[in-house]
Amino acid sequence: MRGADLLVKTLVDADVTKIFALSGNQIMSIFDASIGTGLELIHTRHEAAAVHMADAWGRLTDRPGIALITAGPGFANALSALYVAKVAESPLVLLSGHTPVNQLGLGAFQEMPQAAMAAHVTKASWMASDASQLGNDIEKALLIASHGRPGPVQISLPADVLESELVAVPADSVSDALASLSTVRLTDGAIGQLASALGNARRPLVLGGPAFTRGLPAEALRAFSEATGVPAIGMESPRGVNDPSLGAFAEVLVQADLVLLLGKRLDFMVQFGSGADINPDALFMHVDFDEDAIAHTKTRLEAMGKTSGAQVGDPLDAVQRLTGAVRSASNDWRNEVREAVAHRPVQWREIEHAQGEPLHAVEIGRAVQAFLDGGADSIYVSDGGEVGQWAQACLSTSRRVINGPSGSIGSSIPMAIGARAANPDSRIVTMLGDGTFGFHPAEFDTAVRNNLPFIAVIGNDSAWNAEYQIQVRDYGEDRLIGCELLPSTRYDEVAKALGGYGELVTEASEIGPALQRAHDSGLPSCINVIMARNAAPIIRRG
Ligand SMILES: Cc1ncc(C[n+]2csc(CCOP(=O)(O)OP(=O)(O)O)c2C)c(N)n1
Repeated sequence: MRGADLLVKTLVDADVTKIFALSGNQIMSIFDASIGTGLELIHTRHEAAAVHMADAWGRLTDRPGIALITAGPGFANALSALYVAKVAESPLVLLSGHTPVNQLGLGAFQEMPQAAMAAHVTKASWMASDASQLGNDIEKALLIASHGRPGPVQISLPADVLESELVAVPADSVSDALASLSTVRLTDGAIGQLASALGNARRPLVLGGPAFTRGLPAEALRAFSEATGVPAIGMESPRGVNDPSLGAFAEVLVQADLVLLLGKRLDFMVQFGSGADINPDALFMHVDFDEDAIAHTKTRLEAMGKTSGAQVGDPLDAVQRLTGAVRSASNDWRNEVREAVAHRPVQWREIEHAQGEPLHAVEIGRAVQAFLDGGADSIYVSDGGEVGQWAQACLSTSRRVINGPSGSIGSSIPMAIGARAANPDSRIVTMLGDGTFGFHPAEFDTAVRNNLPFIAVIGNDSAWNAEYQIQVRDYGEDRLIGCELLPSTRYDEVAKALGGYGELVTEASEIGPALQRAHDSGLPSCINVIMARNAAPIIRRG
């Protein structure tokens, strides 16, 4: 048995069924070892795409997605996608090939200090150095990725370690990793203090970090709010308090007199605790997994001359215990917050483009929502850019995947494929801009080869519109540069050429039927919708 065989066996024993991969010299032993094991290799066209797929898998299943890529340049291609996953708190394990140990430091082919490079964009990263420990390496990585604050873990796998024959397979032992992962539970006294602070506040608000927007943590936040009457929101948008899926949330945030952050850093998403949408007298409390996040909050609050209620502790455990411990006097405040979050301008219902003009984003959203509503457990995947913001304002499903706090564009096509791999029966629609389509169009080929259909709806405004809007706003209409794209590019034909289905749409009434035909085709599809350059929405009730 080779190191590579032990690695694959460990993955299979851990119920891993699919790996998102791209081949390369240093990892071919793992490809070889996977034959006949039932482990499916979904091989992609770009390393970042493989990581985005594993990211979507992780966010939708709460079990780490696995990506496997080659050393050096292949590994470096994945760094940006790791950053997306890290700040979205998504559990995944990236396995990358590496220079053989016996060539380290000799100027070997594709040698890079991979673990050090990945350290900035992962929860943990290391180089495996002993074939007989590869099983432990994998088990440790799976644990770290999903324990506490979820996140990506990277292991560099030297080719000679993978290829060496094992002398004896050691008994599994991950106890060291388990010990280092134990999370601190708040004391009963600390829970009591939080409960009384929440109970005494007139307008308390609980804000959860990205991991609290999905799965068990999201459920716990909902249950807490239901039981206590205290509003609780999970945050994951790069637009922070102006998250378009949170409607007019900024209008209620500014009224909050106590903000309890649960696994949510006091960062740009909450205006560092002192922006235009924060009540200057608001008290901040913070429970988080790691000392780093808490130390940052303490320093920040001190600089603002505020007392800090920040402490290390498991925020999920905290919200579960607070659920039975707090009771607010009335549900009025929570209902007001819910109403603000659900708010969308009534005028949006009436929006229709004028004859001869391109469609408005809201018209696309309306048709896509109707299509999503036609399936059970539909999932939408949103990219960034202006069209992504409109998608997030207009669409609602019980589960979604967005680019997240990174604000990175380009992930949505691979994420839709990862979502499909994890959810064979759901309708999966992604919305993205025409600029962003250019990042990973070749993944249509991956989706066709692996029979992983999804529908990409392009809001085609022939521009990098988000940046075009910045130019219009900050520099003036007479100083536009570098943001135009060709209006005639047939992205739908690109999808067709890669074996998928495609349609060009210019009328609102055509979107629904086009979505249905795309769905019926059973193929990865691209609906290329010509639309206006709508600036992203900022939703207010007034
Ligand atoms: C990886 C990455 N590159 C560049 C940007 C900057 N950026 C943000 S939105 C955007 C424009 C997106 O254009 P498009 O996909 O056409 O969507 P639109 O804004 O036109 O709706 C750009 C270039 C980014 N956020 N991430």
